[in-house]
Amino acid sequence: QSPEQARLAQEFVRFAVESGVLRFGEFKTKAGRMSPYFFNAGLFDDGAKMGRLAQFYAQAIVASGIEFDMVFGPAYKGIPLAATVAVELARLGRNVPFAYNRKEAKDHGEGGTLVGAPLRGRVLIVDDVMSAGTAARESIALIRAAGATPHAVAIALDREAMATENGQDVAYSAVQYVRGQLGMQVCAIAKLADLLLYLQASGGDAMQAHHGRVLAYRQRYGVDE
Ligand code: OMP
Repeated sequence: QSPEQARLAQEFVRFAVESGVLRFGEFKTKAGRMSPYFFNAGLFDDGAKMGRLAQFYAQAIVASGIEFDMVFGPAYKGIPLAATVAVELARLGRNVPFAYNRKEAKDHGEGGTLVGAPLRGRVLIVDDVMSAGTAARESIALIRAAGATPHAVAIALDREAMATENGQDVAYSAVQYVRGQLGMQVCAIAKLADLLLYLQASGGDAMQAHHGRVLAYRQRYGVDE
């Protein structure tokens, strides 16, 4: 992580906490675990927040040095992400095509399940959180079927937690699987480690209590970087 990436990550965590997108409490994850924090990207729900979110993605993508030819946003949450991140990338001098999918094929009009630019070249998937990697796997299959290359994934938060297989915890995270087994590059605006740093640096008893609980969660479900 470069100093620029570390700074972006801290700013992003602050933004997510202040926007109420990153919350503390008791939450059940998709894998059925109880988590002391939850990141709900659907709560970036006004123009200003969405704009800032897209800026964070675009800056993190550029800072990662990942090369790509186009952006793909998986339905549903990836759709506004792909559109707004493409706008911000263009502002940073990287104008690339973007596309997204429908969950149900349309049998009239333009037809098909893909909307936007044709899938071609090295595709960067933009998604919110990768937990078990189910959504990523679906996008990868779709991109391959269209004859393009699933090249990289950009997410907002890497929870750095063990993935599950048939309900069992495994020693690696979905992000590590996508990197190691699928050979794709992954860029996250922030990771669990950045959240822990943020909580540690924030004064106040509440933040320290959150820090303790998130740390305990990492000890139970976390993976080594
Ligand atoms: P996968 O598609 O299995 O990788 O899981 C992604 C999903 O994790 C998201 O679509 C959410 O339903 C969920 N999720 C979050 O969005 N934020 C979190 O902090 C934790 C989860 C989760 O359930 O693990």
